[in-house]
Amino acid sequence: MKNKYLITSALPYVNNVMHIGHFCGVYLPADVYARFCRARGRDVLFVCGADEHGTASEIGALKENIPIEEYVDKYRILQEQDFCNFNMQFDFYGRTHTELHKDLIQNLFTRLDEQGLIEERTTRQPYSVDDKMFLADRFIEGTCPKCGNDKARGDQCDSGCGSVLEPTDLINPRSVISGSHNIDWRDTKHLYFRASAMEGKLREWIGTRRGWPKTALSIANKWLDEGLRDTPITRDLKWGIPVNKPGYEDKVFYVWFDAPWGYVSISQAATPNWAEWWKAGDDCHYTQFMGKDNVAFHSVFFPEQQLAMNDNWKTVDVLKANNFLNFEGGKTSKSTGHGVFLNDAINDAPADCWRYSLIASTPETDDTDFTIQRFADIVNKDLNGILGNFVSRVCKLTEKNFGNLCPPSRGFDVAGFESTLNEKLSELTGSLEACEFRKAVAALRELWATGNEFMAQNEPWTLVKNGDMDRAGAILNECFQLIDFYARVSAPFIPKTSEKMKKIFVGADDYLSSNWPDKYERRIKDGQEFTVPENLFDRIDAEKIAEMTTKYVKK
Ligand code: B3M
Ligand code: ZN
Repeated sequence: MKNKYLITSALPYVNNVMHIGHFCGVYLPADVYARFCRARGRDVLFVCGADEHGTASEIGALKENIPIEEYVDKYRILQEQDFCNFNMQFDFYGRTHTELHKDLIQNLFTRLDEQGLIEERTTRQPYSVDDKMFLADRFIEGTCPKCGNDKARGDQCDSGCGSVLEPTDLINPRSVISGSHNIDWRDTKHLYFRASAMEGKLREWIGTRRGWPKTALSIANKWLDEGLRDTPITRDLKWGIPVNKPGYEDKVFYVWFDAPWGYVSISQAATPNWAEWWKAGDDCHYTQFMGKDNVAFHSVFFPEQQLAMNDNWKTVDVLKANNFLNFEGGKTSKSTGHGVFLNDAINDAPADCWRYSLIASTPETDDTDFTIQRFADIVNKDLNGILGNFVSRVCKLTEKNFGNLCPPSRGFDVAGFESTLNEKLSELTGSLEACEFRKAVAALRELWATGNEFMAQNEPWTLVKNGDMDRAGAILNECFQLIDFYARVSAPFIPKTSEKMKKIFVGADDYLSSNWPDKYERRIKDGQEFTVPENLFDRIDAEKIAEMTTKYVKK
């Protein structure tokens, strides 16, 4: 059984605060999975960090008219703060504008070059006469030749069909800085990675991958079917990693050449033992989380380089790609203000309400529409109505009739209920192992619902009224066992609430470990002291829904 688990989420560009769609598809599922793996006793390295290079941040800095270094610092810190507010438990959150990263990339380049996999080519690149500069990547936009999207960028049609492009592919291109169509095509030298030489190895490698979602596999295969194109890895830009080759002093590496290696350099910054994950071969299991627009780079471009290095680099085992989470029938847009950004969301509801309602909406098979009404329904029904209500009724009823000590169980027979719990638990565990988050949430919800059904069937309040205190106490004892069980299995999804549930049992930390259960266990001792917690979740009422709708829906 493997014990090393490497988990990464795509490194976000630092050109914006994050919205719930991006969070839901790429970061939150990775955190749920990492927490689950740790609870199973695995040695997890979960890293992420800012993707600071590239034209996304350069254009942002130009728009805000501040130096690029200041700009990337600003957004990196804002994003980190958001992640912290949403209780993301990275082992390390790093960045790509570091010496360590630069050394890694320059060495990578040297090694590829030594193996004859780098080729110099003179290509025609768009030069904006009005802006007096070459227009690399996001500096140029035009119509995608494949799908007709008129916002395709110089390197990818990421808001359309996802195709990877070169600027020469764009129809009717324009400069993003000035909007000018006055584009001169000028010769410039660039270095190409000879991806075509890696085709055989890559095919073989993809053939051995298991457990990838359809979204990821179909994109990877489409790429392979089209044949691997040699890719330019340098740019006529100043912001980025300098190219360590004579004659290239005024160029930098393409952001997608350096960014995926950020997973490695960030791991190196995280721990001196980074090689225990990155060089461990089959002893380590590696899962990557990303949106579908990043699949081509992670299923083809990055592994090609890793394989080409011939240096035993750990390649991805499971590439978990999600579709997009839209909002109220449209795409989130910073410019119109349509959509929910994390820094605002946290003021409307606690992180756990967002975490749970978003993971329950993970766009695993298709793009999914998230709405304020959906958010409220999930919080009100599942969190407040099922889990919160159960915990509150059990604690209050017991306190009122038995004081603050868990009543004894007296050998009460609950066999039927136990096998149901174990069945649902194995569904939950299996779904989390497979990174199928919607199924996992469905199983978790059913586990919670078992508690309410148990209460409804046994009516401990009626038993109390009829003076059958022993039986009432035994039922409530079982309910406390469930609260402890729920705290354990809910922790990856709603970590703060799980902590609150755990704290119900006063001074019980020494015997209530948080590890992931293999089966339902009764761990709460007779006479265990407990406290009645504040309501775990508040309802989202109609007034709040209206307020949030006004604030976030800007179509
Ligand atoms: N920065 C794209 C994005 O933020 C890109 C991912 C890099 S992963 C190595 O969605
Ligand atoms: Zn397209």
